[in-house]
Amino acid sequence: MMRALLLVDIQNDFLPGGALAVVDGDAVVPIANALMPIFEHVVASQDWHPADHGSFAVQHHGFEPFQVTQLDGLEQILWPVHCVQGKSGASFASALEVAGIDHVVRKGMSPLIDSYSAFFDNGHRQATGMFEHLRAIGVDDLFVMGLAADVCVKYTVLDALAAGLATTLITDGTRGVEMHRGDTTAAIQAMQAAGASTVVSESLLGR
Ligand code: VGL
Ligand code: ZN
Repeated sequence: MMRALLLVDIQNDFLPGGALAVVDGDAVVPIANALMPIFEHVVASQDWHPADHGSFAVQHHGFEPFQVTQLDGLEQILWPVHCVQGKSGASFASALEVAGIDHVVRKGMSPLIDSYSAFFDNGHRQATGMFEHLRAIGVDDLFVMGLAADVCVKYTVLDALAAGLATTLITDGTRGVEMHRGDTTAAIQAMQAAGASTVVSESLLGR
């Protein structure tokens, strides 16, 4: 089988101090750096919103971050402004060894729809090109890690499984937003129930 490592949204705004900080989110960076050299292929996604993206609470009069509304017919959690195209919050974590990444897809560019998965927007209306890339390089065995476990990592893993890829979540390589306590555990259970395997990075590194 041909393996690839997929790094989901390891960006400044999801690290401690960022606009949509994930507790302990920076802990995934050294794990990504250690794993990259042992994979044949390393790909990454980057949340990449226009400044007026419809997932931002400030775009909705009377709403606060983490409230829920509708966006173009889909239920939408409203977020703080984050990962704005070209801003430092949207950059990959500064400690991430980006030279090890072979291919990046950006997502969340259309103002009227959010895109949690690295493969499709939330309505499965448009693909990001990541499947086409993985198919072109012959990947059938995908290892996923990054941020956030209960949002973008979860939907990335579910889409990969639905497309027939053998998919493994690297459990110590992810952390959750935890809007509600237990969201991360529930997300990992949902990924496993859909067919995901789980592994800890140490076992991949042979330690
Ligand atoms: C993400 C919320 C909004 C993520 C992206 O990368 O998990 N979460 N946009
Ligand atoms: Zn986003």
